[in-house]
Formats: sequence, C-alpha cells, structure tokens
Amino acid sequence: QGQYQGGPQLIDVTLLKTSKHIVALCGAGLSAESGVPTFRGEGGFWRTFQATELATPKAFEKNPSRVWEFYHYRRELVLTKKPNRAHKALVDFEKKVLSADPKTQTFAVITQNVDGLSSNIKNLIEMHGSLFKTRCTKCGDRRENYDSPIALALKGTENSQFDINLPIEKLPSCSKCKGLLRPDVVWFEECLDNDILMKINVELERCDLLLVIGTSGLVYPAAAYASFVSARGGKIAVFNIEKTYDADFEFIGPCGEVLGNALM
Ligand code: BJW
Ligand code: ZN
Repeated sequence: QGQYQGGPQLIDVTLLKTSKHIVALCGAGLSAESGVPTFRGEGGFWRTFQATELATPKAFEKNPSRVWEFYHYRRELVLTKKPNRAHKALVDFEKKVLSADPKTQTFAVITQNVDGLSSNIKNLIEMHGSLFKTRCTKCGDRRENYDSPIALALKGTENSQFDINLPIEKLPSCSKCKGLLRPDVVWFEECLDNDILMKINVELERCDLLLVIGTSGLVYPAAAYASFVSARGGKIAVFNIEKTYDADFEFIGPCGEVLGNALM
C-alpha cells in the first residue's frame, strides 16, 4: 500500500497544472471507504448474489420483488453513509478549478456509482443512474425519491435473502398512474440515455487527463473510456488498491489516501 508509481509530485506539479480538460471516471472503489460494498471485490455484491438475478430487465420482469428488495437494501445502507476523503478531494479540486482566474481548465466527474455520494460535484454525470431516482414502467415518469423505506412492505427486509416475494401491489408505485416503479438505474443489457452518452462524449473528446478512480474496468461502455482518451493523446492516471488498467500514472492504495495527495 502507498506504493506510488509516477508519484504524486509528478501529477501534481506538472500534469494537473498543464492539463486543460481533466475528467475523473469513478467506480465503486471511490465509495468503498465510506462503507459501501463494491461489486466484484471482497464483500462485493456480486460475490453473494448473482448479478443476472438482480440487475437485468429480465430479472425485474420475472421477480420485481426480489429486485426491489435488493435496491431497498442498498438505499437503506447508503442513507447511513457519508462521502469520504476521496469524494471530498474531488469536490475541493473542482472548487479550485472553478475559482481560478482566468479559467484555463475544465473538470468533470463521470461516475458509475448510483449512491449519490458525489452529489456535491457541480459538473457530475451519473452514468448508471441513481438509487434515489425512480422511473414508472407504465408512464415513464422519473423522479427523485429518498423515502425510507420506499414502500412500507419493504421495511425490515434488509437482511432477507431477497426471497420475500411481495405481490406487485406492495411494491413502489407511481403517484401519477399507479404503475409499477423501477429503480432509475442502468441494468446489464440496457443502453445508457442518449443525452448522457452525448455529455460523456463531449468530456472525453476534449479530455487530456483522465483520472480513473476505483473501477475494475470490466463493465462497458465505461471500460472503453481510458483507451478512447489514450488513443487521442490524453494521459491516464489510475487510482486503485490493485493494478487494473495500463496507465501513464498509477497510484496504488486506497483512494481516500492517494487521491487527496495527488490532487492537492
Ligand atoms: C478501490 C478501493 C479503494 C476497492 N480505493 N480503489 C462487450 C462490449 C460492450 C458491452 C458488453 C460487452 N460484453 C458484455 C457487454 C454488456 C455489459 C458488460 O459490459 N458486461 C461486462 C461484464 C462484460 N454492459 C452493459 O450491458 C451495458 N449496456 C450496454 O452495453 O448496452 C448495449 C447492449 C444492449 C443489449 C445487449 C448487450 C449490450 C450497461 C452496463 C450497466 C452496468 N450496471 C451496473 C449496475 C447498475 C445499477 C446498480 O448499481 O445497481 O453498474 S453493473 C455494476 O458494475 C454497476 C457498476 O457501476 C459497474 C462497474 O463496477 P465498478 O464500479 O467498476 O465496481 P467493481 O466492484 O467492479 O470494481 C471496484 C474497483 O475498486 C476494483 O478495481 C477495486 O480494486 C477498487 N477498489 N476499494 C481505490 N478504497
Ligand atoms: Zn406512472
């Protein structure tokens, strides 16, 4: 741990000052130190449960109760968590960029996380949606929802094995049309919204420094972003507890520690 290659000095003094368009691409590792489990690491969600049974449109069609139990569990968990030092380092860095005079740089955060722990970032793209947004499966109405619990019948089911099998009438329903709600997240085999993809494209096309933070780089389309930036001549800096991408700069260690040092 704390084995810096490339080194905080290098990225701090040279690259952070000379790069014009800096983008952070974040994954579950960013929130790990807040106590939110990652997907594929130790204690990760997918270790205990089959992703295909919980985060696909087919799973929701077949067993909406199971999927809602999973998302209810994660909403309740995240409501007890706070942003950590890595989230704060990104907020502080954005403030620095925004308050510079003249404004010579841009900074954007693209997160795959659905936990909302980056909500203090102004230029934030939540590419996989949010645990705290719902979408009606009937009328398409989208809205924020921080209710705890999101449906009365889900209360106290957090420790279930997602096998409670509630009837549809007891699951979260639309206040407009009474249709069944779903979490407004992007499941496997679903396409990202076009306007989100376009925003991401704007950021990546001009990006000359990509900070890849706490993501395994296994899930597309995010998995392709580093090579996209790199192919256009941008530099890649990876922050992770283990080796993932081939990068120009590698900061191996918990991002709560290494990110703050690098962005100072
Ligand atoms: C730390 C740390 C600390 C820990 N400090 N670091 C080939 C090409 C293109 C697409 C595909 C393809 N093959 C298959 C696909 C489809 C699929 C895909 O990519 N599958 C792969 C598994 C191969 N992709 C999709 O389906 C996407 N849609 C799509 O492609 O549409 C077109 C299409 C249509 C029809 C059919 C097929 C394709 C959508 C993907 C949506 C992903 N959704 C999820 C769930 C979202 C909602 C929810 O959260 O419930 O998003 S899956 C899950 O993975 C979640 C995450 O955002 C995402 C990424 O995970 P992440 O963040 O990287 O987490 P981990 O756990 O994997 O990694 C954590 C990292 O942190 C590790 O590296 C640790 O070391 C590190 N770490 N502690 C620093 N303290
Ligand atoms: Zn509706």
